[in-house]
Amino acid sequence: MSLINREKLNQFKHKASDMLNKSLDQHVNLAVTGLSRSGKTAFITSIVNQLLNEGSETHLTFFNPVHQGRYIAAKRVTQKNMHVARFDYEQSLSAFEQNPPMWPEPTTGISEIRLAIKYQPKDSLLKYATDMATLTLDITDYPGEWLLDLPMLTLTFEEWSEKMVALLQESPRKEFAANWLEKVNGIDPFQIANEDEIATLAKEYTGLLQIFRRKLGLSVIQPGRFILPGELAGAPILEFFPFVGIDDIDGNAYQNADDTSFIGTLRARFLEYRERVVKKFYKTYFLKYDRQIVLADCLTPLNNGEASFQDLQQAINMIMESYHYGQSSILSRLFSPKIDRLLFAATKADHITSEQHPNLVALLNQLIHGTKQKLNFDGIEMKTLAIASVKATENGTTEHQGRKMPVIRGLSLDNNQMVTLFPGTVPDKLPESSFWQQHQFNFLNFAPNKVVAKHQVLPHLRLDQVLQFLLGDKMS
Ligand SMILES: Nc1nc2c(ncn2[C@@H]2O[C@H](COP(=O)(O)OP(=O)(O)OP(=O)(O)O)[C@@H](O)[C@H]2O)c(=O)[nH]1
Ligand SMILES: [Mg+2]
Repeated sequence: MSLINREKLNQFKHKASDMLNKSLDQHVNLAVTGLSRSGKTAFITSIVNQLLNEGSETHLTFFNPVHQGRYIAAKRVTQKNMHVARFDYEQSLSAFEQNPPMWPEPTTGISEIRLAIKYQPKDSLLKYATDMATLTLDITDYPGEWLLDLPMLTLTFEEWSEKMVALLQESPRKEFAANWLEKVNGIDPFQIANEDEIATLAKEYTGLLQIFRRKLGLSVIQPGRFILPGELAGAPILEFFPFVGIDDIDGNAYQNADDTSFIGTLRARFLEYRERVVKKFYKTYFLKYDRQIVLADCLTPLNNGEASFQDLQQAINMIMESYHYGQSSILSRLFSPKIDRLLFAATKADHITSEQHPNLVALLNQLIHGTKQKLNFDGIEMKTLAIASVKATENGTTEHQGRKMPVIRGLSLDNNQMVTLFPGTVPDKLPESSFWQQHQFNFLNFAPNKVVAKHQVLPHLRLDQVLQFLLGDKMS
């Protein structure tokens, strides 16, 4: 080919590539969620770390663009939504560089990070026009607790109060809630509302929710925003609570109670919360997501026991509602979300020996199976995986009574000693009550490995499969 022709062809390729880049879908909004401590920050830090440093010993064998040698490079670019906090990648990564290395700090609200990923297209139309395409990836981290509020949209204040009070009256919540329940029960619903009294009772209710989450390891927290208020911390819209004994109130008097009465104030704030907080989150953020990964720490609730595990199951059911787009769903009646791929990942799989991983996936499948059958997930492709975003243990075997036993080995966060242990068997289906009497789990907290070199990648389990499911088709 003559020089001139070659130049012309290159110019044509450039132009065509520009046009195609504009017309083809080269942008993915990936949302990462999960209840507090489920591993969101560690996950995003590791994914970004793998994508930025691909080539320096990342293990991304199952991610096709890498496996097929078409992955070129990724870099961070300025995010588009200036009003959303930046996901602080450098700070999270620097935790692993400390001496001794640490886990990143807990986070509270929503944050974002944007990457531009360059790759060579293989199958898509793009390959005829360009040798190199760019996928813009926005990753958003938001608390799973915010999804727990979705069911509130279909409930009246009376219905919500009844549900929440019933929950507070059951063990293990009731041991902590008894005093509060008694206090609210003694209030005349039609007395003139006292702002300070309402603020104090709301604070105490929030305190109970914190205890349920942090001390009892429970997952059903409503309103979820109360424990992770983000920018709403201290705002009066978060000052309400379920009213005790609402079914004993005269229906007419309740309907006629105005906003100056105690019950009227609670009801008005509940309605305002539904509109301005719950609906607003779905409209402002949720509708924009294309792909979603929900992280679930199933191991800590297994470790905590039956009540904690059952609560996780109920919370997963509540979270699943957000992806149920059938005609009768709350979401499709209100908005039209567009998520087309949903990945459920059981995190911290490095806490168990590798032959237990299939059980962990089976258990997670069972946890979401019930809802999957009841609800309609038309148009959403789903997958479940057991992952470790930042692998902190090694696998090995040991001799026990003449038999080989699988073990894990890592540095315990509790006493800073190297430990070798078999943490226990993970049930492959939802455990029956009798199971809890016989089984003991021993899931310790492990310290992460130290990152020493600048481009050192974080060790992980199956993040390549995560990337393939969430991005593979967009980079074909
Ligand atoms: N061994 C191991 N531990 C992990 C892993 N990912 C997270 N953890 C542990 O789980 C804790 C919580 O992880 P984060 O990534 O901070 O979880 P989060 O969902 O962002 O938590 P919040 O910001 O509080 O909502 C960490 O401090 C670690 O102790 C993992 O891949 N392996
Ligand atoms: Mg976090």
